[in-house]
Amino acid sequence: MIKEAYNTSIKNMQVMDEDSNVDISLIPKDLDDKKLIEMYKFMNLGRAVSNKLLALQRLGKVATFAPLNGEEAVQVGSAYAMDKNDYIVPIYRTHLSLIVRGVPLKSLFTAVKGYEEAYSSISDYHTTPEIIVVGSQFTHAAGIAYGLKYRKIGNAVIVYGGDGSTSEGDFYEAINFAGVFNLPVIFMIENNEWAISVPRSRQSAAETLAQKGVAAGIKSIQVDGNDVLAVYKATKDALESIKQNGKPVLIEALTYRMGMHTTSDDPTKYRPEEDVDAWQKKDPIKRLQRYLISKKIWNDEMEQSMIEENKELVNQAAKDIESVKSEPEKMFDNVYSFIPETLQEEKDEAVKNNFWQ
Ligand SMILES: Cc1ncc(C[n+]2csc(CCOP(=O)(O)OP(=O)(O)O)c2C)c(N)n1
Ligand SMILES: [Mg+2]
Repeated sequence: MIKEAYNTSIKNMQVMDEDSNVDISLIPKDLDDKKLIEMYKFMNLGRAVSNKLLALQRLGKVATFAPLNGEEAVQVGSAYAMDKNDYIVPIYRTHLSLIVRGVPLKSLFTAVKGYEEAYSSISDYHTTPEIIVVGSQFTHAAGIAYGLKYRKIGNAVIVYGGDGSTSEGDFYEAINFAGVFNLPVIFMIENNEWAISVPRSRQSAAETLAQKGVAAGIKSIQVDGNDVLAVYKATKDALESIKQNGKPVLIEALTYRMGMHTTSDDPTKYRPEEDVDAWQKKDPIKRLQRYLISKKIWNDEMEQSMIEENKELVNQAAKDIESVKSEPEKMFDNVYSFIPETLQEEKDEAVKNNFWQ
């Protein structure tokens, strides 16, 4: 006898289509006009920050940097849906999730300048530093979620990772652990089609990345990642589901990396310009802008003053970091909540011998 052992399907959610038509039945009830405008402003600030840091890098004023252009909806929609006491575990590209959480632009810019001490107060914002070791963030997030559960703190964690990161062992270990121990964590997979020069098709032969969660017993969904309303709703739904049953959720957000992987990369060497042009038409910021205008809650005047405001903010952050001096000894201070004896010895020796000169 052969019978079905398991059967599932992955749903794909879109609330606002590419022409900004909205499925009213899916709009979260709490998303009022004020919140919609705030999300729109965050998305624009994120792009302004990304463009500014790219310009600063080209001037040699900051170090290598990963632009977020095109991925504003994933980062704003999800971070905006989280409670201030929930934890955000970012990667090197999710600058905007940190901005939404309130991390000062000066800290972010200092980090991109290459000074680790930028992150010394990051835990005040219930976030971790932007991690570069691909995949490691998932296990950190599962650990934080375990801690929250162990201490009976009713908050959740959201961790970001790209399509490429879902091929790492750490990813499978983290989703497995979170599934087995029913941990309050949202795995937000920012599928932007590329992992440096490796296309999504080379990461997995599976039709969706969301289905990887199913194998770990995790509720999984795919959303249009350029639709900020869909990302917001999926994240709110995930939080509600975690509140109900304490189990993790995986969200695969379909988006596109409009720029280079980092400032050290030249994507024209490996991807066709037509693809970029096609995604340009799905721009997440334009999509929300059209919707706000159609609702008559946004106009040219507001757009102009927002652009000016953002210009001032990013220029100020660029100015702020000019005087920031590196204090390398601080790298020892933020590894643990207190410095263990052996690390203190290493620090003393490094300071005494001026290792970084
Ligand atoms: C463990 C590890 N392996 C390789 C790298 C080099 N690396 C940095 S980013 C990256 C691609 C990651 O792609 P993806 O997860 O899709 O995220 P994206 O950069 O597209 O946001 C690689 C291979 C790294 N930082 N860490
Ligand atoms: Mg990617």
